[in-house]
Amino acid sequence: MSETLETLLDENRHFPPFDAFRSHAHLHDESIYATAAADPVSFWEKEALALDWIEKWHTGMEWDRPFAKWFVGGKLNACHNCVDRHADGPRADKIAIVWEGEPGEVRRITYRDLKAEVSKIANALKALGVGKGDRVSIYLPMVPELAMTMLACARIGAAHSVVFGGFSADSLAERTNDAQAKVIVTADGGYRRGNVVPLLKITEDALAIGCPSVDKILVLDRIGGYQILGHSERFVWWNDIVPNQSSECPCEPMDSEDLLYILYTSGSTGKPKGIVHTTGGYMTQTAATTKWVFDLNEGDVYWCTADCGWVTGHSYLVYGPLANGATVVMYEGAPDSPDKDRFWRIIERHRVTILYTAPTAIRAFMKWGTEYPDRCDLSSLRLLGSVGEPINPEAWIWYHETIGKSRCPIVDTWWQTETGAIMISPLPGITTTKPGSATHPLPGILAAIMNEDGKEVYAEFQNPGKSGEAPHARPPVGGILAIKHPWPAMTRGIYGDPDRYKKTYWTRFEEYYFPGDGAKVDEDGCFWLLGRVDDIMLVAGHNISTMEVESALVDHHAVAEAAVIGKTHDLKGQAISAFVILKQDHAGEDLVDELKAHVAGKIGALARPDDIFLCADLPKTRSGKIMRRLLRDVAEGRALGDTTTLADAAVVNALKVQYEDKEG
Ligand code: 6R9
Repeated sequence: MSETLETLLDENRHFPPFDAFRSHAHLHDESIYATAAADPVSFWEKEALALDWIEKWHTGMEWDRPFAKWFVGGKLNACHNCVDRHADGPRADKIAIVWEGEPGEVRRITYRDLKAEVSKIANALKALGVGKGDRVSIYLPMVPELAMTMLACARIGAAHSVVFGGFSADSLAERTNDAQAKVIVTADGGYRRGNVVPLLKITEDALAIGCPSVDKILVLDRIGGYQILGHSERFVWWNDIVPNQSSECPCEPMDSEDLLYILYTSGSTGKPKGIVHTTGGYMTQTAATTKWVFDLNEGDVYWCTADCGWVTGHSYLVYGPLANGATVVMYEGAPDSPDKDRFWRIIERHRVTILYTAPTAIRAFMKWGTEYPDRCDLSSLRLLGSVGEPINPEAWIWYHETIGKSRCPIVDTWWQTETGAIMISPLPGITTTKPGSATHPLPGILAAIMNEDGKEVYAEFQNPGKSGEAPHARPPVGGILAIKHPWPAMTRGIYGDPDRYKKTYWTRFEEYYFPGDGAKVDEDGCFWLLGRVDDIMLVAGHNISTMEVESALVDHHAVAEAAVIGKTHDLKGQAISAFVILKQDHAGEDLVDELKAHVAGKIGALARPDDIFLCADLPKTRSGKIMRRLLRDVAEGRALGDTTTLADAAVVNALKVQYEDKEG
């Protein structure tokens, strides 16, 4: 077995920072990287001063591997930092949230109104028996009340656990029970692609499965379902309790290490992990990175398209931008409702300046064609972001040219639910970007590439003060990504399961955090994220990343999207098998041989797929990540593994039938 990951695909295009950013960006001096690396704790302590603290911390960081504490002894409140300090200051009349419902309504909420609304919800939660240290499950559509309820929990010191509105009754019950939530906040329904998602009905099903910790269910009226239901006293209608509350509610002083929220993320097997985030470190890093990476300024209209059910919606729709006093756009529905231009209409209507979205969305837009963005005025945009998966170079270029009109920097941000905040990303005033590379660990983040024996083979900065280290390989090098130094927003563990936390993230390497992603570093020291290590293929003794073969396929003009897996093969160990979606105007064309040749031409004969299966859809998680594990099941004729995290289980079932038909 080869030691490190092959680095096959060469991408030589590069984009130096635009002058407008080089001179005006919050961060424009490269020396910040070295300063931060020399003393990461002091560096982050300075950043923490950007928040309002009730009491200052006495110790920057305590590290009892794998458990970190940041800003120890400090006291603050996350809601105060996101709401009150703006509402009670010069931003009182600034719009905090511009919201569009899928059916078309628009609401504009100022910081002053946000404070009043959040306080009322906080008082209502208190009236329902929620206090400091309790947990609340939030199962709401993407309406402003979702963000407000998160903030209301933070205000009174209760931890929220947001459950994505697309999850089933089983998932809601499992997460509610694991967190021992006292209250569930839900709605009668939510809109998605013109349909109603019956959230209340699903909540009732969850309760029927059994949620013994739940005392009350607070139900928001979103679809006018108020009258149809006669419920027991456990159910409290939003309109019966929230509007009558006082709009004054003090912010609870919280310890820096008090629980802010739990967010469940699916492991590849077994029950979901309740990722724990605490207050001081999380707020510091989300606030700082929002400002740096998106170069957020007072006049920006910032739109992160993620759902609050996903960590991106926590860190970069709610906590990070609101801590900075930003105007954020929030949208309830699907990107193709009522038409495939919905995103571009929203940008045009609200003069959005910063757009943060996911590669899966970008590839869907590419598939639909340029006519949709071309009909809208996108001239307000000044910066574009990407998160969730590696962005294929062709998708990057399309995003850059078609959406950014070649004048907006792209920040490809690598991070995880567990990291809490962005870890690897360009800085728009400093970094020369390359399509497909997340470029460099942010200041204060020390990342490394490890080989399969768990030895460090590359790091931008050597361990300060450690002598006798083996010299690093010269890039390009490939291997497994690791994080060397604790960072403020890192998870404090898996709720109720410290052993699983240690086992999952802290046993693969001796001293470093193991995120589970493959990565390579090129000659210029740029990091390329190559997908989950479980997805990496071993073909005739070569480690080949699925991402590189997928990018070579997407590079072909007819291909909209591709997913690549290693399929068990008698001789080679694994053979490359690709599932490909063609662009709309190429649907039905027989391009299999041409695509195989294209990959061989781009990467080398080594990476030529053995088979290519043309399909209409790919199995994805609810946050848009391709589930290659299920494609392996399909290709190898096995029963499908766990499908509960899929956005649409019908997709993979249909794929299995088609695949088996084709194979005979
Ligand atoms: C924020 C988020 C984390 C996993 C992560 C990696 C993949 C996210 C990426 C990326 C390449 C990027 N990932 N951003 N891979 N480039 N810019 O997505 O959190 O849902 O926990 O997923 O997503 O594989 O390990 P989460």
